[in-house]
Amino acid sequence: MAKKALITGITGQDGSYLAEFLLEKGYEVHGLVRRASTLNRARIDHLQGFEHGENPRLILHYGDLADSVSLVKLLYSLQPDEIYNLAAQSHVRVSFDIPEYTSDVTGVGAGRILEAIIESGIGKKVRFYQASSSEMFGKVQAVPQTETTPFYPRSPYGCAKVFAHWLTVNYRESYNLFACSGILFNHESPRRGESFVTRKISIAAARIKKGLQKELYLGNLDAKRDWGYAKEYVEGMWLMLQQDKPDDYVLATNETHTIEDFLSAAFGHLDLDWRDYVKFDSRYLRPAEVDLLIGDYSKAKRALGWEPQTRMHGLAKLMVDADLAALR
Ligand code: NAP
Ligand code: F7E
Repeated sequence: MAKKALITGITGQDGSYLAEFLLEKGYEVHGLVRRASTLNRARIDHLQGFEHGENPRLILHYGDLADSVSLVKLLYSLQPDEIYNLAAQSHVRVSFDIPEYTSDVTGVGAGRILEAIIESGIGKKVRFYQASSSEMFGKVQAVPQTETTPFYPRSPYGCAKVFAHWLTVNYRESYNLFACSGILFNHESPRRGESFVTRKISIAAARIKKGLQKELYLGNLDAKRDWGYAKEYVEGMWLMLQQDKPDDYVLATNETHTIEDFLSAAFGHLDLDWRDYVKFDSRYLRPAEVDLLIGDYSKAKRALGWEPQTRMHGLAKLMVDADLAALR
């Protein structure tokens, strides 16, 4: 019988790649989706779930990480083999505007699923993945960052992820759950949300090349990030749940680049000089910034055989090419 996976956050960037990956592996994929006034399924439309009635192996369920009873009922009726908790209010800047909501969904939401696992009685068989983040390292205490680097979050989002991370460890130790945290560094793609900096840049570069936009307003260009390709990172999530024992792993590229470097790569790919178009807007600054992230993925390489293939320059090119193609 096909394995059953439940993905929270299936309509997001990672959820859509993971759903694709698991369907290709023969899984029956269930996704938790929020009700919205307009359908919000652009990233998974091509997989044709129940709205189209064409893919019986992709089934969507209305729910919300803020609603615990519905989570217990869903887990009890589904009895999934694997749960990937990818749902979150995932924007760091926005988490300063809505800290309570971010704490509730991104932090306590993970606890609601963990508790639903226990309450629904599926704790002995299910394998659980928590989407932890390099934002937990924040004001970094070591370079590069590994699974044992102490956390020092710099935003309500980072704090909420630390809470969810430690709850995952705690439920593993308290209830013997097969629960893993993937500490993932920034990963991007043509499906990245349009308000994250890489996608904002790739869309702007394509539109400027086509004469559809004249300027691009950004905040801090000096921050350094370790950027990988989302499509490759979802395989790492799956590999974590296929091991004999649950554990936590960093997924990263072990390279770091500034926002300026990404601008050069994206605009340079179209023979444009970003300095001619980029303007500063203080609204994009954050009350506290994460200045430098660079991840050491050697544990994932050793234990999972996972390694990133795409680095920053290749990523910038593939994102710009996709945004250019979408304009044609
Ligand atoms: P994303 O594109 O922002 O997707 C977030 C998903 O969560 C969406 O499907 C969203 O649904 C859903 N969601 C938000 N609030 C919810 C709620 N209250 N109940 C149920 N679903 C809710 O994020 P992503 O980039 O794919 O990232 C996936 C996960 O990895 C997130 O937890 C993120 O924090 C974490 N992470 C991301 C990165 C990265 O670089 N991308 C790095 C480390 C960790 P709607 O479509 O309805 O909004
Ligand atoms: O910002 C700077 C900004 O919003 C990157 C999330 O997926 O990765 C993501 O969080 C950097 C920051 O991603 C703009 O100040 C400059 O230094 O693309 P971002 P993030 O904050 O690193 C982590 C790993 C996650 O877990 C999160 O969920 O770029 N920056 N100007 C800007 N950022 C944005 N968004 N917009 C600007 O105009």
